Amino acid sequence: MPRTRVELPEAIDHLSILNEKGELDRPLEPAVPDDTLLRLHRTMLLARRFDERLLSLQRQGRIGTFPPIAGQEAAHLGAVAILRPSDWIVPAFREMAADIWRGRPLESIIVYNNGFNEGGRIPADRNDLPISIPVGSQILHAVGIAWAMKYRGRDDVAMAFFGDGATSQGDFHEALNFAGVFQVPAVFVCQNNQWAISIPRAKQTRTRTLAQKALAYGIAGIQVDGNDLLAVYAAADEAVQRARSGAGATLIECVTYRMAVHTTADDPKRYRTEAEVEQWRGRDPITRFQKYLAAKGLLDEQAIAAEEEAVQAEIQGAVERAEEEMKGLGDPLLMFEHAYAEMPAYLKEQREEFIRLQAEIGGEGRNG
Ligand SMILES: Cc1ncc(C[n+]2csc(CCOP(=O)(O)OP(=O)(O)O)c2C)c(N)n1
Ligand SMILES: [Mg+2]
Repeated sequence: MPRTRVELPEAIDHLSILNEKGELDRPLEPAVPDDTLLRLHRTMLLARRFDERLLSLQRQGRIGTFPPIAGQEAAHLGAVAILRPSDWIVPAFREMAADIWRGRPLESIIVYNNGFNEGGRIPADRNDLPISIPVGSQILHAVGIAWAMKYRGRDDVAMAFFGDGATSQGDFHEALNFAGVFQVPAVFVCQNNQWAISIPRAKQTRTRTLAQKALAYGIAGIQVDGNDLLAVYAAADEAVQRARSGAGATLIECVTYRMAVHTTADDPKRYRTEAEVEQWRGRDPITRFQKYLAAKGLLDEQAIAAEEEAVQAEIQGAVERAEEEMKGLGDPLLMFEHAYAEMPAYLKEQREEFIRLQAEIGGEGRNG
């Protein structure tokens, strides 16, 4: 009865195809049609500029709190780009470029971030779940969907997104364990952006990678440079093929960085240095992808300038449409409804006070 070594499949790959200088590892380059490459570029640029505009709208009091995505465009867009419309995406709250790719109109994002349910409504023919604010809870939903796909004999997959912080939630572990045991067609995309509000990645887990958590659940795991769209795309392609073919789930850790605030209610200067942010600025996913497209002869400075102009026009149109739409939306009195079958006295009182206030300000402040 000696003590022997149990051999485990311990290795975790790290995948990088296009580095921060724009240099390409040609044998690893995924075959992506030129028009798809240009659409990916357009979506990243649109998402980046829209993110900036949303921040400015928030600072002007024209939308509520929102979580910027700057720096993480490739980490989620690269993964979602491999999906078919019939596949499911199950987002957290920092996947705006993926939402746009799947067809979400920009104005709905503005309407949502003003607190109107109408902005969160997903058309019945789109297999996308709404944004999930309770950290990690959506990973279980994705596993449930993936299990349903398998049960029904379909070859659609469910792709869940979450952050590094979510890997400390029980939901993450339950989800991965279920996925391993039942071999469901799920792809777990962790956007490891180094921070969970003010908690750094080093305090989230003692392990060297997040990807290796997959090994404990008997599923595949890979770590990729999350600012390299090609690496994310290639890893997602592999994972989706694995899921569709019945070979089970994959955890993809996309190593990236949250360049901006956690949400507009946060001040990162209180917990991280400017030098750290500066270091990541040089690894921007968009500029390196532009270098790649330029080297392929698909994009030059003039074309980039034209794209910049086109996305700004698209954003401006969306802001105008959203602000017009919101004039006709939302009776604020609805916030008092639907929490209780019978409204408690204190809520009735607040409702009355609100009505009095509304009368005083003559309807001003609505939607503002
Ligand atoms: C269950 C739960 N606990 C706490 C919060 C508050 N909260 C919102 S985001 C966040 C950090 C999430 O970090 P991470 O998973 O790394 O995602 P990121 O914000 O970096 O995209 C926390 C603690 C929450 N929304 N849900
Ligand atoms: Mg995080």
